Amino acid sequence: MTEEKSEVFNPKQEINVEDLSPDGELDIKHPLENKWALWFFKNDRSKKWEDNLRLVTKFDTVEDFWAIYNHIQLSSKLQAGCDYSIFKDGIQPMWEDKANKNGGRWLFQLQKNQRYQELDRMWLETILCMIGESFEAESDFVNGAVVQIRPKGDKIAVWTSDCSNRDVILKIGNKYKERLQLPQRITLGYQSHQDSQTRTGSTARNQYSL
Ligand code: MGP
Repeated sequence: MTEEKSEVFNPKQEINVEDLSPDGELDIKHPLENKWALWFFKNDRSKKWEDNLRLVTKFDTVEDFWAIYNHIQLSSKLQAGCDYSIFKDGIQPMWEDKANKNGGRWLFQLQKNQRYQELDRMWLETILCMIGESFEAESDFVNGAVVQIRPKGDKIAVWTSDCSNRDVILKIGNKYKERLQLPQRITLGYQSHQDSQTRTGSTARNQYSL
């Protein structure tokens, strides 16, 4: 592998024609900095919350990510009560995981009528920020992200590992807000998972707001 190929690949970068074989297949796959797992949650109230969570697949190259992304339903097409989560391999998308236990999330909620205009773009941008390591030095504190389809307004959140590190949290939040191009009327709020567990999620206190 050349030095250039081992650099973190920008998933939006155009494909280099030199990487194509004569029949147009990509000869090499571009490695991501981390391996990621895609999870799916479907709300079945007769089961415990964690029993509704399913590991779908894992990926660690740009090409495998796009193959999966293009194969699965868009978030906007999922039923109410469903979630997609993408987390670093080895971290389960739940408060109880040791990597999440002391963490929190940058969360925003879309208005009901934004499902078809904004949700898919914002969820894709969220994924690309993570797998493209756009949070730079703070990327190590990013555990994963969740999109939640809800009748009261869909939600997207980036989960981070340490809710006490103000500097890191704010750097991640500011970068995230800039990349999303969030409309002014939508607040990006940071809540500790501890707080989300003790109050109902929607009323959890924002430790920081942007
Ligand atoms: P939710 O699915 O995150 O949000 O949490 P929803 O459905 O919009 O509801 P609201 O409370 O935010 O208005 C719903 C419920 O799912 C929580 O109250 C918990 O009972 C359960 N739940 C959610 N999460 C993320 C977890 C988790 O990580 N672990 C466990 N054990 N339960 C969870």
